[in-house]
Amino acid sequence: MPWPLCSRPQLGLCALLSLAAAALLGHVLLHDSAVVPQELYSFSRVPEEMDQAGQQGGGGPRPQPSPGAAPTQCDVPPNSRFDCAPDKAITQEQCEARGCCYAPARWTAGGAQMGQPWCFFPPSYPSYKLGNLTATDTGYTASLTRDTPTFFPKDILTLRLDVLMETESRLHFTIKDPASQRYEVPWETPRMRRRAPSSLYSVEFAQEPFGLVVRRKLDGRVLLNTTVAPLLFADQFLQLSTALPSQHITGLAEHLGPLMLSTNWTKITLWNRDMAPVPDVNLYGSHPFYLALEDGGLAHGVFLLNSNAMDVVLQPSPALSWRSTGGILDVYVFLGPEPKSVVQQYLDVVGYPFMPPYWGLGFHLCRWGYSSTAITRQVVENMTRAHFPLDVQWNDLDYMDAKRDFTFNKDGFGDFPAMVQELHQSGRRYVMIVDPAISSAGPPGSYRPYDEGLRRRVFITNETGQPLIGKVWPGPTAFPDFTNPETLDWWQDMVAEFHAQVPFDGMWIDMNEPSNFVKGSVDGCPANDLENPPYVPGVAGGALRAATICASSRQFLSSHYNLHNLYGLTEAVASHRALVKARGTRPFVISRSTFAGHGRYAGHWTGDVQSSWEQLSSSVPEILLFNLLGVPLVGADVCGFLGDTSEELCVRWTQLGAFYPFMRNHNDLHSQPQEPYRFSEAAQRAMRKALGLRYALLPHLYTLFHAAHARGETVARPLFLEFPEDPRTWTVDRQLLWGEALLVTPVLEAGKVEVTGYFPPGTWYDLQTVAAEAPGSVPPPPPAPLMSAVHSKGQWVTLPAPLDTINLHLRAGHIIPLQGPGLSTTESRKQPMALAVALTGSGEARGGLFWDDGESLGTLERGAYTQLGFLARNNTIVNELVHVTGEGAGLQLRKVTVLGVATAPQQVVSNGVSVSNFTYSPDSQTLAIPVSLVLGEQFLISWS
Ligand code: MIG
Repeated sequence: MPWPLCSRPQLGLCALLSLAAAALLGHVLLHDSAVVPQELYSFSRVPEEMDQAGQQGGGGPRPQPSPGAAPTQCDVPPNSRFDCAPDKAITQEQCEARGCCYAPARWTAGGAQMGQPWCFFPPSYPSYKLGNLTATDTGYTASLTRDTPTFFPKDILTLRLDVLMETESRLHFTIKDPASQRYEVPWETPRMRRRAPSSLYSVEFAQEPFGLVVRRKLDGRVLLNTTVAPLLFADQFLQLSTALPSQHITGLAEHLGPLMLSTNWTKITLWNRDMAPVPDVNLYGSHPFYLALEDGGLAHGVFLLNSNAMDVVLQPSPALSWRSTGGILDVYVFLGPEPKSVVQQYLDVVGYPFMPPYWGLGFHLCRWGYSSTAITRQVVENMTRAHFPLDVQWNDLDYMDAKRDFTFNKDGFGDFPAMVQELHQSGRRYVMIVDPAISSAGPPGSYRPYDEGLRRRVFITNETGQPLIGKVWPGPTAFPDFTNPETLDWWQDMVAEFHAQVPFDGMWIDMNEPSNFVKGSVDGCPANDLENPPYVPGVAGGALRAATICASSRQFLSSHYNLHNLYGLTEAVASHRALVKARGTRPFVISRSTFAGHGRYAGHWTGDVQSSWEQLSSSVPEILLFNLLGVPLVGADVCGFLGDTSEELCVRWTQLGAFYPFMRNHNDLHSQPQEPYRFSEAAQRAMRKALGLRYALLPHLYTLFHAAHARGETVARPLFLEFPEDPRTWTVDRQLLWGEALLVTPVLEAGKVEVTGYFPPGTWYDLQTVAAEAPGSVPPPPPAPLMSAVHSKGQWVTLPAPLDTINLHLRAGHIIPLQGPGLSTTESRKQPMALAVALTGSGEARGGLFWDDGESLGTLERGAYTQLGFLARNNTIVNELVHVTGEGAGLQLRKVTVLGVATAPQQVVSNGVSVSNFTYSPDSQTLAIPVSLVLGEQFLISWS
């Protein structure tokens, strides 16, 4: 790479970055320090039977054709062929000149062309040879050498392999150039002192051609086998292929489509791009991580820590190929063995999610086109009048002066600061949009962010060393380089100065792919290898510069070519840090562009979705996917962004949105208004009910976020994470769980008043009525009959779902806290609590609550929180005081609803005092107990 920063002589720069961004970009990894000096790994060649592409497994060097001669071993089954012409379409002659096999695909009976490559590698295609394999304190090291160059320019003929056995469940290996420092994702990598012995996996090596095999010890299953295709490692083309042990693959965001990827020749392109979501294109974010579900319900995961433009190809054998345009091969394998552990192990590497402020979980309202403070105030007023909760009011570009960051226009927004203060006085918060691009148009002295930015040299530069100028909303703009520590400080200053005028509470960072209205720059891009690499992944627009800045532009750490996919993440890091400084409380950042590890700093919304039923349903897998990737604070624009919504769509979207971890109704400039109060009384009632459910469940949602933050769990989760041994759950992506216990079954189609959902084995209690009757509920809940519980053997169940209903079920064995809703979390947090207790057949259930002041930094570290457990068995319910301090100590408990009480109790006792006014319904087997207790003081409730 032309600008390999962070090379040895420049280590100081890297050190500087890690200092400036201390604990922001840095990742400290924990690992087992207890080491058993036991040889658990075998050196061996890959046995023949594992060799899926039909190579002769063992054996020493064998004759290899020199490129130019047509190979002889071309009898490879179509589904096992690996593309020898990924870069362009070539003729038979050109293919054979590469030393590859040529076989045009046949057409199927249906007239479709099969997806296999026409030009493919023969098993004998020259690859690397493993040498000098040496055991080290942390694993193994070896050299990889190739005699014959490939068809890509600048092959690196000698490589170094490092295999690190990092933990019992994590294997890490890198392949890089020992002779020169190539670009690497600027993260602190774990410093391993000793090899961690593993009972979960073993590693084997194939010598020639080189391959690495990871085997699960438990069942001997091969999880990774890179012998299936040659390793390619040229300056701008790196390819690593592996056989997959299963067809059930998820991950590899960001893309639109089902949760489980098809292995039928699917190509996923990772190159962050401003693009209204459609299937089969690169979208706003890049997460080169997949999770594979294996027969029997075990799982493993693989993460390629590489930020270059790449394609990931899935083929039916099944196999997967990573094709990156730069950097190094830096691969983590997570052994699970359960899918939940895979997610946790991935998050051990990329970071656990940040703890959002409590208000961030409330309802957010936005649109492009609230053109003044008067209009914005009116919207808030209308929400209050119509009794809709609203925690956070937002503004889009409208507030800005000439669409420039850190300004506000004095016409419509002259009293902007006063508006934000009023919101605060009413217990609400305020968030506005901030775009990364900085207007460069005005004369010096006219716009401080640009003047200061120039002076402090914070902008990405072009080949002449001048700031690269593109075009975004304000017109000509420069792009801050958030890999430069100086930029972090400048951004912090700009944020702080603006915050001193307008006391906003969070930042909405848009356009940070980064998006550019001209290709590359106003002057185009130079002609060089970075702009026109020998392999261009399947990017929309056909060139790296499409809708963004020139790949060869220069950033502090390296070229934009290397850093592009990190732009949104680095801006999120900068904004997170700036908010901590400016506000001194928990930051709230929602970003459009993301990269692996994003959830540690910010949340995400899914961009410019259409107001359509298709996009309503595809939001479910997207939300689930981002939760698996450690970005739990995620949601799609409720009611849809582009185009006009309809009343029915908006009602259904509000119901589903009530179960997005991040819930915001947002609308395009040109669309019909879609605030909740715009619709008929019936529609409003339905929306109010959905919002009421969300607010009642916020203590539970917050508790789930704490588990995500503290332990790397997911908030919204796919059914397979809880029921991996039930393969019927694997493809379910039209329902979602909150945590382990709450199953949400939304209506995702027009004109439906029924919905069919999958219910894993067990009892699932209808929770709508229980939640709607949480104490202090505003407005009073409509009387709704309790539906009977679903007793499932693991089956699809059709449920009534009239327009005012989203089906919500609580899994037997779980207890969740509820709180009387309010019109904001400021209000709801003062309401008394209730418990919903869902008993198993044997009468047991458990649950918990995490609570703190909802916005201070470091409450965990300081111990300023309350954590409680709840336990039901033998007709009694008790709480467990794990930690009781701060606001949680005084929480009132007013009601306990026990589901699944088979026989009518004669007597109910709360802390020794008889409760006379309990009610019992034999039909629904529900026992409702009014109590007057303090959650944070020991209690015991029993019935007999
Ligand atoms: O080019 O700020 O995805 O939410 O309303 C469009 C205007 C720019 C795109 C965002 C959208 C936002 C819009 N922005």
